[in-house]
Amino acid sequence: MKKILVLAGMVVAFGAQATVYTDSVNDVIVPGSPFPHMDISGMEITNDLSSITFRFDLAGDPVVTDWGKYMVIIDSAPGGDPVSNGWVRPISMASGADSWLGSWVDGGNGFENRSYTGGSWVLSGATYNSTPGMSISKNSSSVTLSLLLSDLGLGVGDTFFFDAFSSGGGGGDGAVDSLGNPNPQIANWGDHSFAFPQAYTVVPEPGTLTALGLGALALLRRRRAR
Ligand SMILES: [Ca+2]
Ligand SMILES: [Ca+2]
Repeated sequence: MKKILVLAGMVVAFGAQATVYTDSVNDVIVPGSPFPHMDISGMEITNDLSSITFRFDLAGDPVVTDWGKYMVIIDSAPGGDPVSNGWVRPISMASGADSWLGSWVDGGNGFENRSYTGGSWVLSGATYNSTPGMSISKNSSSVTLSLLLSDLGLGVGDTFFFDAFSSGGGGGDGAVDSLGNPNPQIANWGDHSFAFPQAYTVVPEPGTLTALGLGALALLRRRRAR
């Protein structure tokens, strides 16, 4: 019976399929701080077979205070941009950025997917262009971006590196907070900073793993019946 309970637990655990990353709070120190709506406390990433979702968890409320910008820099392939990003903010990913998700939560919310192709950044999709699979939502403590895996050149089993940032509305504003850096990322709004890369592996859809778990359970039951 104990073994069956363990297996049942594994089925439930596989069913969740969320990878959670945490960041410290109170690590935003740019002039005017505190800015809890820009203070990232963590990120949860989930995927199914066709799409991927990034949820920024925030210390403050991005509905009440809506001028923050929320961005993800992604290294998913060899090459890429080691010095800049899709919004030309003072942020670099030394290993080479291939994609840039840039979002805003005022003016009805929106986000862009920019890709580094042939030596320059191009707009690959945007919520304002109704790109299939792209959506953004927010609540009192989070901002959530979803898009198609194929729009990031990703498939099941692929591992990519990323960091998530918050920033202000000025075009020259840097990474006020970095998911991967538990310490203050920049001291002044326009300071340049580097990504602290985190890893995510695109998993098979939960249903597949649940089916595998149920198969193992059936096997165990058959063995015990002998
Ligand atoms: Ca933080
Ligand atoms: Ca941080």
